[in-house]
Amino acid sequence: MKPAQQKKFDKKQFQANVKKHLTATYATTEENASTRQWYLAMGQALAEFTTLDLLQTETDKKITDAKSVNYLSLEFLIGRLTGNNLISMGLYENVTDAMAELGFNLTDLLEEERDPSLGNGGLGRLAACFMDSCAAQEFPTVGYGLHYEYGLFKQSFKEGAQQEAPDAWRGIEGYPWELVRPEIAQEIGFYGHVEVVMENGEEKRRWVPGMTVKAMPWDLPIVGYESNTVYPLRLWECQAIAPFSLESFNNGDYFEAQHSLIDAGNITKVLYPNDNHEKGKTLRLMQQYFHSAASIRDILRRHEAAGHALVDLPKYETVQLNDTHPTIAIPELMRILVDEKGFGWDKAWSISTKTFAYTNHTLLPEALETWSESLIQRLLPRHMEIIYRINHEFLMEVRAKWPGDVEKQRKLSIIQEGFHRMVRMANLCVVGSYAVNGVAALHSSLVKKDLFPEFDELYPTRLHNVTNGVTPRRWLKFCNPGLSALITEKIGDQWPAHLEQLSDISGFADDKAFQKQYMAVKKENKQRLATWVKENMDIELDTNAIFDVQIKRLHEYKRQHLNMLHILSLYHRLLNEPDFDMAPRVVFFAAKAAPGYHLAKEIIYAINKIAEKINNDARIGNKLKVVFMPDYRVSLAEIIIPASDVSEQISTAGKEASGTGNMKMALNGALTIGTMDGANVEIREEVGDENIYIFGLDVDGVNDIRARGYNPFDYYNSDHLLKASMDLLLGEEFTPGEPGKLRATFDSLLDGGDPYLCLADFASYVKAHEEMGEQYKDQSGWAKKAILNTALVGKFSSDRSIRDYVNNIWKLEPVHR
Ligand code: 26W
Repeated sequence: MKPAQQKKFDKKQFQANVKKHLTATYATTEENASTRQWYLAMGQALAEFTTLDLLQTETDKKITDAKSVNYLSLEFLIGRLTGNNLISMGLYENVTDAMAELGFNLTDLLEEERDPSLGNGGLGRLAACFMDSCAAQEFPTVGYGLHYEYGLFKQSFKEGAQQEAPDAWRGIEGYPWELVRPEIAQEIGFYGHVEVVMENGEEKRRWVPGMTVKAMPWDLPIVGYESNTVYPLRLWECQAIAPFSLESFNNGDYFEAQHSLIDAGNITKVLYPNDNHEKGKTLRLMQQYFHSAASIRDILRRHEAAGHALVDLPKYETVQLNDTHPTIAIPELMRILVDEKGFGWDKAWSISTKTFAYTNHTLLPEALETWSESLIQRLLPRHMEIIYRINHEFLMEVRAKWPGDVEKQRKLSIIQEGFHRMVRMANLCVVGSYAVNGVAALHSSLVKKDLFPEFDELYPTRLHNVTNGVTPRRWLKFCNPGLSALITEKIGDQWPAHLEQLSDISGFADDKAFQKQYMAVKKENKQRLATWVKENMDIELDTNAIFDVQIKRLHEYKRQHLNMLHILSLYHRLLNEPDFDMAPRVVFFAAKAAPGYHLAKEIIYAINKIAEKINNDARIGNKLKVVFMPDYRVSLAEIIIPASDVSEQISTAGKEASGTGNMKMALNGALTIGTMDGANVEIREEVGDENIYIFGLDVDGVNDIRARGYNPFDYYNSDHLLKASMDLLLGEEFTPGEPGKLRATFDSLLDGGDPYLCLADFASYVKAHEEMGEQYKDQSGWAKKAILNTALVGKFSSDRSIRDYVNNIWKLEPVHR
């Protein structure tokens, strides 16, 4: 076990440094500086520690001579860095003390940091947890992403409806943790044409771009927990080089040249806010290529600077593709190897396919990326040729395996035939990678069985499972200091780096004194959340009530509207069943809807309207409250998760690849109400059936019911409680004077066919809630279950996920500094 390391910390010098930045960097004085300026100056003073470690790690021969993983992702939802970095550096207490002497409460200062929301949801947050775990375990890593000027939109509600505003996360002063690295900027081309040149009697193809932009890297330090290791998260910003390409202008390619004027500055302006829904926009493909090309070039630059030969690329570098968003990196590497570095096709292909690995995060058909052949042809003409060649060679393999089977060729082809020919990015990834993985056991089995069965036959060792995980540093130690202290008191302080040690806590699950302490911490966390809600939303909450939480992107498949139906059923019963006895509840939601996802926005509106009425209805006393917290983001999750009693994980079976919020809440002692979907299946395996509430159809049940012909009206007409609950949406109960305003959800559930089977699962969901509610009345029994959840989910540390990648896919060694 490595010794706990701590930075050398000279308090006086640190305080002087903070003051120096106040004047030298932020042009203010101690007397005039705002709290925000103090936070910024403190951030700068802290970043000085990590910058040095970052630069030293980068040039450390032990690292450049070892194999590294390059994590390519269009999204990194890192959340605030200051608090977390302080924990990793082991300086939290020192800095608390140093800032207190200057007259500041550290917690208040940390609140001044805006979240860098450079991701949409699960996939982006996973990338951030993975960076943390790679650094903590010292597996050489570079994260590659985009430096969006605007992150995910800020959400507010206007009379219940979602409003979006731009998120200028860096503020006017810039972000104290980022470091611009102009010396390693890259140039990236677009458009143009392919030329044929003769070289040593051989025909060579060369891409001549019609427009070129600059990729400027910004590094964020990823600080290894209690180590001196700091890896870069390198985010590329697009800058225009010239207003347009002189070459294409002089060639008379006037319109091509104009593209640059419109697009160059725009490429990294804003994160696309779609989650699990692909729209095929040109600018999005430009982002993807810009990201892939800059990252691949930087990887090759590092590889060559270390003195390694290109043929040895797979020995020193592996490239993990976070979903298909960076797929274009595959033809880009091939283009460089073949066109620029002079490799023959076969050799280049052998290098490339030993370098790339691909993670699939979703099975939803509308989220599987396809790009129009004509768009790629126009934007990246040489890459389209390379894709044809890859497909040609691949289809020969298919024909060899299944001679005469034209249907197989059609199904597996990288090019989808039809009026508009499309490039299937997932197929390109599977063909071009040495490993493909799903993100939870169930999901990976569906990837094998339903998504890529033929690929599994063709390449029987290629498909893997790596179950997701979350970093215990941010999601327990940092966000839940009360519980962390309690755990440390019982089992020592090594658990944040060895989460499996939490199982030792199960020995205390029956210990009445420990149960009391554990529940007291939960109560404090609930009070902290209740205070936030009072201050920001002016809703009064009872911390004795069950805090029932659903926090995630708004999507039909995640079924926030099933939760809403349950709320309506409780409201109906409170009003109509005189002796309906339920444990008081507060149902929390937090979720952003993609701005163009109409029904998702209707669901938010409906929940807000229902909340307004219920929260002010004196007839039900304080038995039920509904709180939709605006602007869900990492820093809000850090307040909600430690306060959760119940974790809602209620997706239609087979639709949620894994989920990671489910892991965070279980770790913080919430009991899951969930379907047999994603990682819920494995959470149940770990915590045991008696410590989780599983309901609803499983994957087989879903398939059966669809095969039989699902009709939501059958349920609506036969279940009185369901009908009464749904009918509340029809009149003006929640929208006085405006009847029918909540019809959209009602209609989608009946005339719309209820595509995600809410009605089929309703009765079983209600029953699970009743059981859970009964259990809550027995506080000691509840405490035992909550403690066992914390104790038994050590498997879901992202440290374990990363070790799985390292051992089964990447094959790297840690490098200790
Ligand atoms: C192109 C549009 C688009 C954008 C984002 C398509 C797909 C995505 C992501 C893959 C969606 C996503 O975040 N998926 C989530 O990934 C998490 C991490 O593996 C899983 O825990 C979630 O179950 C999965 O929904």
